[in-house]
Amino acid sequence: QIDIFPILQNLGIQHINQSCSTGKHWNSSNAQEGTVIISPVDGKEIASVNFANAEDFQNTVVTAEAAFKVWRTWPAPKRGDIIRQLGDALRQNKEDLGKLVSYEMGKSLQEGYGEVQEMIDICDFAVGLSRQLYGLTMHSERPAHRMYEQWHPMGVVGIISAFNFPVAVWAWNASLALVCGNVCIWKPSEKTPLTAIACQHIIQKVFEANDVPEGTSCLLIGDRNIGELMSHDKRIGLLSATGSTRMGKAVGAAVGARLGRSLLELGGNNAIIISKDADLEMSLVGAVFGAVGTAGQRCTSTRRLIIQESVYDAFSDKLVKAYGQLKIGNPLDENIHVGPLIDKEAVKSYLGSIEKCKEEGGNFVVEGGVLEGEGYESGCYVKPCIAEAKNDYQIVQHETFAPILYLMKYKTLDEAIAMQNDVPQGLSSAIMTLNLREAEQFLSYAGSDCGIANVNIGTSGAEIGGAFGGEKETGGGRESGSDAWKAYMRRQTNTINYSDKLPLAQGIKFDL
Ligand code: UN1
Repeated sequence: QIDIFPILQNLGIQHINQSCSTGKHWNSSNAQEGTVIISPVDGKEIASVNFANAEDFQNTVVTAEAAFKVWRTWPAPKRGDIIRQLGDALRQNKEDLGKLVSYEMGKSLQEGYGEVQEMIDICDFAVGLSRQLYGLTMHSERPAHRMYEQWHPMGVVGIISAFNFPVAVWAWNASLALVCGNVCIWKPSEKTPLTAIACQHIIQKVFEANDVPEGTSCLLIGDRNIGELMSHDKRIGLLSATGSTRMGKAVGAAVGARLGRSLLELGGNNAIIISKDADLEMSLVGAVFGAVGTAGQRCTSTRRLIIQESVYDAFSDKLVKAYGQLKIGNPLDENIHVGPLIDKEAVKSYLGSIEKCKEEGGNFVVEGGVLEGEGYESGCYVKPCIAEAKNDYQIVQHETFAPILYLMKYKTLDEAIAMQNDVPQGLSSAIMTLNLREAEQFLSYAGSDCGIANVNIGTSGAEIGGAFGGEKETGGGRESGSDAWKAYMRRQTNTINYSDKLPLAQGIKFDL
């Protein structure tokens, strides 16, 4: 059991009904609309929030634009120092914020802490980056000319995040966007606004202590109406959106229609190939954690296992046994493996997918179902299940955000790679093999078509140091590490002539 109220208080959440913030300033808007936040852990009401309206949105953008004019003049390493302080503040608040993530969203406490750790890690990364926003220099074809490129901030960056990583995805985007000199407007999922309000308080304290201009980090609590306003508004130069493919298509189309920039991080349909040369014990841990961790609600969750026929029976036996050991229950209890789904709507979609899979011929070797009785009062706890299925079933081609794992058999690696790639999504993928040839083929141009391809590691649990994202219906965006920062900046090519002549490029003659 958890007493959430002291935690909310520690995190500075006193004005829950307030729906938007430009920093110090909070506004509750006079909107009648709002929502009650119910914990999927115990079904109890935590709080209610209001939704920001169009006027709140307008005011927020105006304040953000004004902040940008100041924030962009701060040297990048100084901005980095502010993000260093944000990382420190997150370290101090890790326990409370991790617990609130776990209680509001339903992921295990370990994963709640892990999520806050990802935020801390990306802050550290962004601090280093603040001294490395490198551009290249080029040799000009003209005498006494110099060419180089530099990177400038975009302006106002919009961040739309999903319930499953309610705070880390904001941090991935905001920490990079801010060191790059942008200001941010964040619309968290309406299913998890409290953790977002907590983050806004944490960053605001740091900003206030450093006189960061009002409007540098803004928060709008709202539903898809706010998302639509953000998508259509040309003052939001970059819109980073994480969520369903359906949402991403709408955002991408609206932002594309105004030729704005979007960074899309959408659904996955991630598979692990289990080769006959796999270490089966290790594969088991990777597969089970990938499939049931976060109750199957990561975009990197393992949804399909493509198993070589000679180890198929042995491996599926192991899986069935392992599923028998899973402890499902209150995610705040550290002995629990699987917590609840986010809400009853998600439970419906889980049940619907199981039905569809059965209709298409799926054979369940571990049955699913909704748990009832003591400890399961919220109605959001479901049994992780496993079905033997075919890759071309409609339901297998579709991402269901729930712990449903599909098993399929293969003979040759070519066939396995073709199956792994034959889905609309392209986020994460993995092969379990001790065979170097297989591993390299999987990683080659003829291998996995995903943004993430792992060897002897499952599909989920990516580190922040790499660029995170995927291809096809996953949206093509890259966030987090490597050079993902470039998405948050505009590139400018500069040529400087320090001669006393004006030679033209390509040798063109133009004499007056
Ligand atoms: C997501 O599910 O939205 O790789 C992101 C992982 C995490 C991030 C997942 N680091 O599972």
